[in-house]
Amino acid sequence: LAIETALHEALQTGQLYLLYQPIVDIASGALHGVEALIRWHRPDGETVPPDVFIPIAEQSHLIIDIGRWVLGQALRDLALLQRSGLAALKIHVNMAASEFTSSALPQMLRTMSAELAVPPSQVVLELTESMLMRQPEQVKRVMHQLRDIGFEISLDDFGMGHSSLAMLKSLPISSLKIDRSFVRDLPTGERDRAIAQTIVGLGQHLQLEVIAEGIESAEQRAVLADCGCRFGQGWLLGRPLPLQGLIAAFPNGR
Ligand code: G
Ligand code: G
Ligand code: MN
Ligand code: NA
Repeated sequence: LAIETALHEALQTGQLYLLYQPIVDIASGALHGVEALIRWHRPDGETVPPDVFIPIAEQSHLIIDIGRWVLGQALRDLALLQRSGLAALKIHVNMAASEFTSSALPQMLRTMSAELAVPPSQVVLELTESMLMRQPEQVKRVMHQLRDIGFEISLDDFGMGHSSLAMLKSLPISSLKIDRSFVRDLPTGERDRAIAQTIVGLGQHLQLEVIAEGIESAEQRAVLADCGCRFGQGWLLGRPLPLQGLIAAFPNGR
């Protein structure tokens, strides 16, 4: 409970902030988008990682407030990026299950994007397969509403869940993120290469963008390029950066 109180205060007093990790075209290195990653820097100097505080927030209403703050900040930053020569950039935002089952989400996002004059098509909501399991009908309804407005949806950590293929069949998804566990053992992991290649093929056939996560070496990047994987993300291609650092690192998107 102590951490919950501290987290509530963190939200009120501006201890939370977003970093942006580049998502690039693997072949050319051009910036395609960014993934917003939340950070918590406590006044005592300690940083608390999101895999610690997001699950705690998810056990209370706090996740709704945090999620709304993340979306608002990400969309304000997208508006700023558009004025900094990065007009076509997509911004990916990680969603928690309880945010996504809220029937208020589509309308809230519609209002936010209209007020900030950012096109919904540049806002990509990341979900994991496990989030789709809990209330599948409700999640599906929310997804369709979001897609009807023009927001995009990306399946995060693809390959780690339970019924990936059934989901691809019926859900309005526009991209897949190859989980970094399949990237880690490249280039030597023959099975990993086969899996990466298969996901890329699936993406091509279903007209989904494919983004490989966790690219740390030039060799991994080369194998993924060989597999026809168009987009990538990882330490090699770019660390998570504050907004101004991102703008400085990619003047005009290169
Ligand atoms: O950035 P890092 O690798 O520490 O992220 C750890 C986990 O926290 C990842 O699973 C990531 O998806 C999640 N995460 C990062 N930022 C957010 C956010 O803004 N909202 C939610 N719900 N999860 C986030
Ligand atoms: O669960 P999700 O895919 O949203 O997690 C994203 C997290 O992955 C980011 O918070 C970031 O800290 C982490 N990450 C990004 N690139 C790399 C990488 O190249 N290697 C590793 N190990 N982690 C990464
Ligand atoms: Mn993610
Ligand atoms: Na992921």
